[in-house]
Amino acid sequence: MPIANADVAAVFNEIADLLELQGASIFRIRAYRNAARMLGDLGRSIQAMVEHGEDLDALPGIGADLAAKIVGIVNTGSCPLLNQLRAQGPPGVVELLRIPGIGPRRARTLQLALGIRTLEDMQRAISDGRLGTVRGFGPKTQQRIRESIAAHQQADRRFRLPMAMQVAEARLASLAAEPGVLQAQAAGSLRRRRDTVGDIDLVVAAGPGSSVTRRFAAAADVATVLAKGATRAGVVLANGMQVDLRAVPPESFGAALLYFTGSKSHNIALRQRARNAGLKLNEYGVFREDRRIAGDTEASVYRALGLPFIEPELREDRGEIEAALANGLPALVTLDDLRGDLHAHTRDSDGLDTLAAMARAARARGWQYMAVTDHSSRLALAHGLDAGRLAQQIDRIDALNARHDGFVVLKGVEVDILKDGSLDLPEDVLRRLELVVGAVHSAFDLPRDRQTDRLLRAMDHPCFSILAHPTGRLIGERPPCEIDLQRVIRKARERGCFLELNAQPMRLDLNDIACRMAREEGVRISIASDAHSTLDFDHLRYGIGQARRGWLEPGDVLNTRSLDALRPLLAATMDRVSHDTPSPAV
Ligand code: DGT
Ligand code: CA
Ligand code: CA
Repeated sequence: MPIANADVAAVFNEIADLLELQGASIFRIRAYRNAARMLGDLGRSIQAMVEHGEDLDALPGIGADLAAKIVGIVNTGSCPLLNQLRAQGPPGVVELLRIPGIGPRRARTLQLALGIRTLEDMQRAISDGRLGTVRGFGPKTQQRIRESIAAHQQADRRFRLPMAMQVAEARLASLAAEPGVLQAQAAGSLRRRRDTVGDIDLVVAAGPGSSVTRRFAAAADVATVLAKGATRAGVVLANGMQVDLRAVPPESFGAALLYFTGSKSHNIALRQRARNAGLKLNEYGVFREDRRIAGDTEASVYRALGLPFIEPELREDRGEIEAALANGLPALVTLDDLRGDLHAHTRDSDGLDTLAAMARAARARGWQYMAVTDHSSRLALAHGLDAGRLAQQIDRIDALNARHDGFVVLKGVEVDILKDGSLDLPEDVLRRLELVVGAVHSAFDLPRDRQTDRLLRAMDHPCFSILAHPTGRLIGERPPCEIDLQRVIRKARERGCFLELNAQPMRLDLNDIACRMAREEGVRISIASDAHSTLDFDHLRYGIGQARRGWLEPGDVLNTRSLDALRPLLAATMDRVSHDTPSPAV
């Protein structure tokens, strides 16, 4: 039985939920949640690691106990601790905890007051008005709950990028090893790097008589075969993902890859352009009369239509064809353009690795710098830093920087933006830092005006550098906050501060469209890993995908700057006259 990383992560998350309901220690709860998050984002198959007898203790946050549990889950498909907790716990209530704003105490209240145990119970209680009779569940909260239940149901049908990429890469490796297969590539929304993927589309170039599609449909972990023929197969895997495969002759590979990469609206625009030129475009090539004039590569197809190659991330019919014709396509940012990372956590708050280990891993990526931005004390669950612990961390960073040369740890913090827009640390403390990353971690459901004003006020703080994960969305779990993004972007421009594209695959916040708005206003974006372990720097590839979808070029990105170019930009954000002191007369 194949066990995906997500399956093991789901077990750990449920254990954490049940422990939380029982009021267990937050350290124990956190250990399971951190392990689940690490597994969800791990770029390798945990099952393969177990099967090869690899040392799981080496993974961040995994000690002997969790390692043994992972081995057990992979080998038996179940976990005794989970079964035990399920037997002890109130059935069903765990589902309710997935709704933002519903913690164990409120879940218990709802169960006692209204007998609500499942999301369906909750939906019913909202629609027949019973939920409104419980204190603390006013119309706005109810609306919020309705939306997040809808987001959950949506999430069941779409997958986040790490899982989709892992499945696609495994499939492509085995397809490439099939006899007769000359090329194999992922297409669809995955190749366009959309933030979620409905199904995986794969395209192969195969010689005549190849049985690649039939063999693909017969693989061991296929749960359901939806379609099977000589040129195509569609399957649902045991892990719930649908994968479509098309096989075409090599002379059509580029045309098929282009067609199945989409998007549909990009394809339609291309076909229209072909027709206007008296040509025909389909998944087998570009044809004049019945003669094929292009199709073996994507570039040949674009060339036949009088266009330069258009990067997959741009193919959304959002002006890319017009830009291509005007010779105005952006030269998109790549992972290699990054010179450092401006948002990372250590063990001092809720990270899993030490400051030294994080710095070593960042340096090993060839970067010049990494900012340490642990949480401020408001975030108690994350063991946030107060002024005293922050001062100690600053001393340790100074000591570390005195040892290394060629790599610099920048002193920062991820400070909570409180409900009224003030920051969770005093100004004199923030002034000791090189950058202040501000973030919302509470009161996500303020009305649009108040939420926007909250952010604008925070950005007006004289020490504000970067607004982290500006909308607060968690893909499939929490919708974005209601904010006027245009006003936030304009404020950033006016104040000379920056916005973040948080690269955690469950966040990808700012998203593509917002990045493009920021670019158009000339506001620079920090593409940030928000790493909670050394492995999390890998998140950046998802962030880069989203940035490219947002048309960002290296110059639009803050952390493509060399340290020498970056420092004055950050210093300028920290160098403002405080509102608390009167401005000097001019
Ligand atoms: P997804 O799977 O919902 O995340 O999104 P896609 O873009 O991967 O969509 P999918 O899997 O339905 O189809 C893959 C590509 O195939 C799509 O991006 C464009 C192409 N395609 C599918 N159906 C049509 C169609 O009816 N017309 C055209 N022109 N292209 C299509
Ligand atoms: Ca697809
Ligand atoms: Ca598909």
